[in-house]
Amino acid sequence: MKQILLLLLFGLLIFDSQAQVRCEYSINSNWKFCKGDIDAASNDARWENVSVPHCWNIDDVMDDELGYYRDTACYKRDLYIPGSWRDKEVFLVFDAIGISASVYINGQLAGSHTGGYTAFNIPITKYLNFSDEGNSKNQLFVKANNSYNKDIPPLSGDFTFFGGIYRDVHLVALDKVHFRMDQYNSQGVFWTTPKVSNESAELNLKGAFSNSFSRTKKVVVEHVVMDNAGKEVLNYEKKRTAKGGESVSFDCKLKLENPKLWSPENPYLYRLISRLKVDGKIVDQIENPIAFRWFKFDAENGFFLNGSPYKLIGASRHQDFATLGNALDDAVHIHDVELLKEMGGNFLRIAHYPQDEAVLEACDRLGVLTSIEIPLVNSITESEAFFHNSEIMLREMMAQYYNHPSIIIWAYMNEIFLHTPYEKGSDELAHYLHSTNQLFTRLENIIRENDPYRYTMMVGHGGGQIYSDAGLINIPKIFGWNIYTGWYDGKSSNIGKTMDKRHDLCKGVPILVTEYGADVDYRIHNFDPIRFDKSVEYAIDYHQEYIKAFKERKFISGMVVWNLADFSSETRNETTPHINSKGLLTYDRKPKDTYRFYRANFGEEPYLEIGSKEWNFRTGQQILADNDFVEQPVQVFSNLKEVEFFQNGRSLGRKEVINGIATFNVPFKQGENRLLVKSAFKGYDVADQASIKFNIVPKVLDDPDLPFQTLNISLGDKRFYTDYKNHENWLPAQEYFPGSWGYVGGEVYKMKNTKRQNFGSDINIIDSDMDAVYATQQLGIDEFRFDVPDGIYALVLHFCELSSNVKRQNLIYNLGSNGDNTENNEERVFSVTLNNKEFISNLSNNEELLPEKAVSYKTTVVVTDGKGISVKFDAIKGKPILNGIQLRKKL
Ligand code: GCB
Ligand code: CA
Repeated sequence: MKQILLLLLFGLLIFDSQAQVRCEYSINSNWKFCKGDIDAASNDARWENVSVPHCWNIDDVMDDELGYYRDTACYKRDLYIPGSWRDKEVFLVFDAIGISASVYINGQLAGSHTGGYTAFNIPITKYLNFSDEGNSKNQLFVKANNSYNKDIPPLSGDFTFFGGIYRDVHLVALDKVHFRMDQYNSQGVFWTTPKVSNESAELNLKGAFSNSFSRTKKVVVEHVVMDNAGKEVLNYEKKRTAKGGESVSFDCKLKLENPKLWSPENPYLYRLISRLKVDGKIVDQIENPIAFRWFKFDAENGFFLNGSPYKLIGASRHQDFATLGNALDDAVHIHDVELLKEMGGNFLRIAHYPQDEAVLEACDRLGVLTSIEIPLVNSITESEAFFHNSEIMLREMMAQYYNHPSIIIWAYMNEIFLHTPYEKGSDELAHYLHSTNQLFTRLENIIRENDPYRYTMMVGHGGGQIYSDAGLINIPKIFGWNIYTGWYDGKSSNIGKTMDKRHDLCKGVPILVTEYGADVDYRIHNFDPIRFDKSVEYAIDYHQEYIKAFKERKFISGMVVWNLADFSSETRNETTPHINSKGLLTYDRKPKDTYRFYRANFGEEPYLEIGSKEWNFRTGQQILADNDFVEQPVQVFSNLKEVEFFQNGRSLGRKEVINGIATFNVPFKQGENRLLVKSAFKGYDVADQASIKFNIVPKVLDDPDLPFQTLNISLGDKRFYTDYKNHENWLPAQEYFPGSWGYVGGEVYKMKNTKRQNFGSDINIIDSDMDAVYATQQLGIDEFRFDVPDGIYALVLHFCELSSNVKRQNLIYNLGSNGDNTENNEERVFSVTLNNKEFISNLSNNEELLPEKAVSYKTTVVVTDGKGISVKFDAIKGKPILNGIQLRKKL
């Protein structure tokens, strides 16, 4: 009994000494929003009710018009301030606003901020009204602006510069003695662990507090470190005197014996509670995580964690999500880290800018090592204002994220020479290179001064020579390389050679692969994949090559996939316009096979999954007219030794899983195919299943055993395309042969001004989201035939004039293309006949066939006398075209 009482008492004491001290809460509700630069008082009817996180570019980045709103918009809200706060220091904390903001209280400018990815606070006490009874109403008005500014990074990038108050806003009321709030919105306490081993850990704490009374105050600074069970393991107390209006700094060195180490496998966190006491009363308190770990990068031997070699594997992440822009709730951020962890990732590159603190909290807690960077992307401006803003962003990032143990790398540059604004060999270029060197030396020094215990990193691209010429490679402690061998150029099987070259170039500087990836449009399949086809299959081959080369090379400390999830890049086109589709997950975080591949190779939990199982309705053509099946490969992803595959209850045999994959050739039957894969782990079954409806296209269209139903064909294409919205499969085109279907004459359309693209055009097709179908085309086609039996059919022809002189912005990532689409828009006129009858006359790219627009014609065809369907194209000017064709039996 006595023990229980003691325990209770002890519990109460602990509870009490850890109690809430600060008054802090979010003010995310009840905002009003209006686009434009308007007055707070204006009664503009356009003020709409919103809550934050809020993003104003959700729709306009996805539409067919180039560009999105990059200008000013306003937010306002009432603040109800209690009278008791008269004696407090009140702050507004904005976790981020894209891209710059001014904050007004009751009509007075209270503060402003530049930069879209870090937090800032604004002391507002002196602008507030207080009443003696109850709350007083105050007006908060925020002007935000996300327009281009040559002095604010990022200047450009393969991502969307969303506008809005897109992270939380907080109201904070502090005692007049509080941890410093005016150091780049840091917490006012910073910890470092200069030396950690299994036996002991040095822990240094420093920081500062402010006394905003006018009188001198005696203040006790106290730190308590607790283990994860809440047991105190270290404490420290010191008396300090602070004059009125003064800020006083403090630091101390502590030592912990037998620390429990933090690692991705065992992310053990300690808790640091820092307090200020005046007259025995706690007046301020903040909490921080602490972890003990040590790490090292070595140019020859890679990365080491807590003394052992450790291969970093993971992904980069952007902060946006389908239909939300960048206005995400914490839970969505956290779920991303969980998804990374689940696939076996132990590393997250937070790119290309600092992200929500929830991301870092999740990484600390789940055990994911991270690098974090400021958005110096593609190019710089040679101005002191640009340098200054870069420096402030760096200082803010470090101040705000300093106490997250998951961070091991501060980074500050990505591919800065992607867009050198001057000619090769020019004096201007030499000056520019020198300026970048100066800027980065300045930033590097700031990091080393403020945090000597973490690594610093810059990230280069291409062959890398220019980074070496500019003297950048020896500035940071490690160098990251974005490598796209087998994507933007070359063959993936040469990735090992590329890695060796970067290693040679960096002579003694440790390296990691900070980016690699291939676009995947999960709607596209190609069983004979080639570079840039965007197929699921190509990407799997690509990633396999990279992982193989990585495993063979000790000096590559880590591999970071670009990207964890698809993300918004407004200027991109191709099959997923406005989206960069290199994600392992879709924009709404559904797994692609590439994610499954990583999970199979690195995931810890027993794992087995049927690849592309979301492709649950498929089509394929018979090889032989009497086959009752169509064989297609199915990849099974697993980290188990071997798997057995069943189709409709029949075993197709067992296979060994090699590098996470076992491939089965499945003879798909007409109709439902129930797939089951099975394996065993420690005596229990691990299984997955999928149900796939298969529609066999007869080789000969009047096959009585397999009556013709429907065909959707993408001309100029070798890929399978699935339209999930309309529940339709599109097949690659084939040349006509008697009894069957196909095109007669013409050639596959190829873009003229590129070395890169193999699949039609890279334009954004207007008025359709079947860009893959419309962007490919048979040019100079004479005829399309279907040897179908007599009956009534629905026929649809799809056209898109791909040759366009509509001027487009030079696409940043359209490497290998000269960007301006100079294909001249020659006049094209042709007529289409249907079974020798007039169908579409004089179809002209000056009339209906407007460049870049999807145009289709649907009609009914009556087939008699065994004549089948013949669609003929007669050239009048230029060459006839056809992009897609669909036929469906009606009767
Ligand atoms: C890069 C960039 C990244 C792009 C990526 C791509 O090298 O660093 O921002 O999104 O390539 O997909 O092209
Ligand atoms: Ca096509």
